[in-house]
Amino acid sequence: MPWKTVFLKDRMRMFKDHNWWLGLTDEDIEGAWKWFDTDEMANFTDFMPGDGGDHNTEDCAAFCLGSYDYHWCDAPCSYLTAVLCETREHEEVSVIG
Ligand SMILES: [Ca+2]
Ligand SMILES: [Ca+2]
Repeated sequence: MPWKTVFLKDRMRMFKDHNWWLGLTDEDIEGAWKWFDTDEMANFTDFMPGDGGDHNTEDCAAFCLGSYDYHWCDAPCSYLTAVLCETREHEEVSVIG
């Protein structure tokens, strides 16, 4: 599992009362998960068994709480829940003086 996922799960466990959208969708092809912003296919998935498959009404992926322990679930995109965002890395800043 990528280090970012391990890191994020640890942080989400500290805020136990939210599911978190992570920016993946399979609305074009069922079960083919790609990123909203780049249209690139996900290079790994972390769905719980029974999620992430052929569910026409569940086209968005989230880190899910409770028994999922922040494994991913697929859910209707209309669900209102917290959103997890990634920023670009900051450029190195030189120290002057
Ligand atoms: Ca789906
Ligand atoms: Ca589901």
